[in-house]
Amino acid sequence: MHLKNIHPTKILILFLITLLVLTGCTSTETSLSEQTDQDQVVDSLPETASGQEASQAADVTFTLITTLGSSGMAFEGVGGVIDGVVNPDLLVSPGDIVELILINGDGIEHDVTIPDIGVHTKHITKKDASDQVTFSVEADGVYNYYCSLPGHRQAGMQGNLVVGNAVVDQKPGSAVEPEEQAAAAHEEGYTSQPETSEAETNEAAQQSEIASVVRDPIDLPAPLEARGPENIRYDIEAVELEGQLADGTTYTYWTFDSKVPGPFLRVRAGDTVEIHLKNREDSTMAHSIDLHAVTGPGGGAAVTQVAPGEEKWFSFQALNPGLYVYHCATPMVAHHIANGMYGLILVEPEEGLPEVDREFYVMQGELYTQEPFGSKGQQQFDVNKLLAEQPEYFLFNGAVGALTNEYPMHANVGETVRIFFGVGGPNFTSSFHVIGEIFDHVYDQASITSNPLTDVQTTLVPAGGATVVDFGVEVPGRYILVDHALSRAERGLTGYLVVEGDPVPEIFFSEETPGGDGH
Ligand SMILES: [Cu+2]
Repeated sequence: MHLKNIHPTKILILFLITLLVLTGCTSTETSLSEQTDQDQVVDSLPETASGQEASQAADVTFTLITTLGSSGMAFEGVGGVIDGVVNPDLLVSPGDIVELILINGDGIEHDVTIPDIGVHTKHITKKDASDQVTFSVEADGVYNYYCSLPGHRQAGMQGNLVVGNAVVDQKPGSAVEPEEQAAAAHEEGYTSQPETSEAETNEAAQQSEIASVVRDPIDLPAPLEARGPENIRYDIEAVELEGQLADGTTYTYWTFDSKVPGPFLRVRAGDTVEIHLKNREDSTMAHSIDLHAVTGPGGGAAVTQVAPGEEKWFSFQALNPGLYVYHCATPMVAHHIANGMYGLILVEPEEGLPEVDREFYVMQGELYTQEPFGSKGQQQFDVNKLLAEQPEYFLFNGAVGALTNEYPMHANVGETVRIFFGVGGPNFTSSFHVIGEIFDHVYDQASITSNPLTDVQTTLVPAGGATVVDFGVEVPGRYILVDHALSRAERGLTGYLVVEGDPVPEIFFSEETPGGDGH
């Protein structure tokens, strides 16, 4: 700092601010004169109290408002020296009666907790709702405050309460080691849901039909007619719902339009596409949409962070033909994707794609649950496994058995088949393969303006990427869709393409009856 350029009164102000900080008097409602009698007040009040009476006697009041932006979630200071500061350090003196007010600024459920000193507000769920706690701390130290809702701390909602002369040696945003952060998240949120015994769950499952979130792979629009550019509007709803993950196993999915993957969007290069994202009233989280087909901020996510019960929209011109992934991009993004918030948008070139007899829509994703693969009952999300990239489930179209029991794909001998295949992820690249078939054409990385590769056995599809494969089915039988990292087939990742017709012995002949799933 070049002090010689600063006017003397500024130096005086700086000195006073420094003095305020050193004495821990950083509140919005505290003056130096109030500080002088704080010691008498402290002893006469319980160490932790809450409510109105205590607030009248507070030495220091901090107000934090919750915020949500494209870069994450945060607490923002309101008033005083913390005004406008993101995740501000809250500086107090030992023994100060501290009043902490939390205001909900984004309509998403939050709280603030300082577990080291047993301080927590209620969960506040509605926009403009607030809660407050009053407490005091005797010992110098740095105490982390954060939102205990799953994923919110990792999304950025944390800072420090600094008591006395303790030193914050890291920025609040990085004050916690990743393992510690994950462990804390595990303790604080994800295990807090009431444990349900297997017997109870089975009973409940029998009583009510559990919804299927599986998207039928034939649920996609037909190829577009030859036409010029148009304006297309899509209305999409973010829905959180309990769905069947496997036989006897359920999970609370987050979805676009109640299915995994979300709706298949089909437009033509040059179209102007209006995306309206509504977040259903009963959602617990904000949601958004980032379409990889969009040229613009965040692929749309920067302007579609939508609180429960609200709707936002934007429009974009589809400039580049291709098959693109879209997904929710609300922090923690990987959590929203894992829970089911992904889909595909096809931007057809002007001349369309070569005609085929059948088109299918398949997406791969992972799910991270506390209980191991195959456990029965309602499963809980596990943030530690997500951060460690150790999924319990690998899924086509959202559930175990989606494309084997629920919606196996069908074709007839002599037909041509196209699979629009994408990976929602969030983390794993797919070695996409159909056992017993060879892809005649692969639009590598879903580049449909490049000439396709021909005669491909297995094709790589990255997380957040897609491919288009075409092939003729010449021989009847059951063909199996897999990721050829085949351990994943043991965790749910298989699908059937059943081809019917008369045997074609000149292409395939055996005296055995086909059986088993092998190569
Ligand atoms: Cu979301």
